[in-house]
Amino acid sequence: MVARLVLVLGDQLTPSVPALSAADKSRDLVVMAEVMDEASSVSHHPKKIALIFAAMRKFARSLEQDGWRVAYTRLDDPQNAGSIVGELLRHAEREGTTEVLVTEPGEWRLIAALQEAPLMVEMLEDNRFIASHAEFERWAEGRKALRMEYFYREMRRKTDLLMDGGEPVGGKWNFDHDNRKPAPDAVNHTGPLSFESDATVEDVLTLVQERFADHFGDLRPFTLATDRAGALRALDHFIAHALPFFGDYQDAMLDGNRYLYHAVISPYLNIGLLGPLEVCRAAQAAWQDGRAPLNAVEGFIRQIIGWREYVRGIYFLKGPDYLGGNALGQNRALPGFYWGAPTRMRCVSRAVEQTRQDAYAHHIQRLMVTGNFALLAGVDPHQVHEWYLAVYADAFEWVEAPNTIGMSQFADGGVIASKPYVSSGAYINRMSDYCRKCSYSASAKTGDKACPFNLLYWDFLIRHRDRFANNPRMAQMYRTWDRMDDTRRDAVLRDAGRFLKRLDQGEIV
Ligand code: FAD
Ligand code: DLZ
Ligand code: SF4
Repeated sequence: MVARLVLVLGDQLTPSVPALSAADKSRDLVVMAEVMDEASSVSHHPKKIALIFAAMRKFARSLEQDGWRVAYTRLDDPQNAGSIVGELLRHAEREGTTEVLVTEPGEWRLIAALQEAPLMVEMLEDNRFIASHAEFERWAEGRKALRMEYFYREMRRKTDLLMDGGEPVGGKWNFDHDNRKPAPDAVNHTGPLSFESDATVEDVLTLVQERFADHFGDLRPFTLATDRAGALRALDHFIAHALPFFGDYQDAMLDGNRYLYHAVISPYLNIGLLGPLEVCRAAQAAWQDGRAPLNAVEGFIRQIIGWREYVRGIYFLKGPDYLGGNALGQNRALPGFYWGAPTRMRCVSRAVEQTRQDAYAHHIQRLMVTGNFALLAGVDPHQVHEWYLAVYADAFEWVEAPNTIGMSQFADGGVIASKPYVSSGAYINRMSDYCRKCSYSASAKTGDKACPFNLLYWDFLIRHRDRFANNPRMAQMYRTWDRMDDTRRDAVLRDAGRFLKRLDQGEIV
């Protein structure tokens, strides 16, 4: 019987992925390829490319050891066709076959490319998630609002995580009331586990350094895990040392501590080295054994079986047009400081610097610092989306786009968020210690020292008053504005306008 090709992409590094499960080890050929089209579809962070290539090489080797025939193409192979479809066509000709088994990619661009390829592609739904497409569609059908909280409860029931019969343990679905404390004075956790590089990683680092030196981001030091054993150790380390405090300080930010009690496991989850259920079960076991409190464990599990599954559901439910959403008609160019140009805003410069170094920033930095600024300043959401897709090691479109276009930029018109995630400097000041080191003042509302978030917050609300004035969750903000005296209101809008003009002129702001 003629062989089929079995495509395994760089974020499908799970032995039980559907294309492999459906294949026949004795005749089929696994195709894996490092290709320029993927590595430069946006200018991915060098650390992200290195993580994916190193993990792909190790995964390919483990498949071979397991008896698979694997055709692995390195980026610098002279035969490299440069794209996933090109590689499939090349191997199809060699093997004399046109049949290809594929696990559905997490990006519409690649799904379309495979569907349009002159090959017989059988695309199987990715089963490494808790909710299937059909389940999410059923949940969404007929609902006026697709709120994560209700979907999350379904996932709790389905997985039986933190359940006591049909009821949530502790009598509540959500313990956020106990969470979200401001930044602590000291953090007794040293951050994620670091991994020494081996020969495979070093080879990849040399290649990435040569080929992607012009991409934003530091390649070294490279300390990520690149195989399942390492990812499992990283998970254990988080559960033992950080999970107990995860809930308390989930929203806090510290100038001198970039990870606080976050897990830093999203790259491993998203490329398939860890599975969502095993991660949640490990957290649940920590609670059952008294190693972590319920507020922390529930908060953590909610991020994974709630938010992660929900944003994936939205991505596939809404289709490729979701990517072009710009409900607020924002069109400013993404400022140069997102790519490392200087800025006087301490919170932004720290978030971007950390992103450059680590290809990581935690959720509140993404949402309430870089995302918040872009939204307030009226930046084109598509440019914001491409930035997030490029700079984070965990960024794959199915998870990045709903978070950016929907949750962070409100460009989907409110599918994900019931109101825009905007805040003035007061929020950042309360949740972090950035403002103490900033050349702006979080308490100054107008004038040269005024925190730009303070100015732009009002400017944003007034610019979009027609849309948001009737939103009950925003009424209080508009009442506060209406109570301000005219002189103050004029000064705020004037100073915001000046700030935006200086931003557009490329001045250091
Ligand atoms: P923790 O805070 O420790 O949370 C644990 C896990 O929960 C994460 O590893 C992740 O798998 C999951 N999780 C938490 N929040 C979310 C969320 N909102 N959506 C999906 N999963 C979540 N996450 C990505 O995995 N890839 C992205 O490309 C991505 N882009 C984002 C863009 C923006 C604008 C925003 C606001 C958020 C984005 N997120 C993204 C969500 C979140 O910021 C990251 O999942 C998280 O910071 C990863 O770090 P961690 O592992 O330390 O997470
Ligand atoms: C992100 C990425 C990069 C940088 N490089 C590759 C690659 O060379 N080969 C590959 O198979 N996959 C890569 N990926 C991951 C894909 O872009 C990813 O599978 C799609 O975006 C769908 O999520
Ligand atoms: Fe950021 Fe404003 Fe605080 Fe400066 S004062 S760190 S710009 S919130």
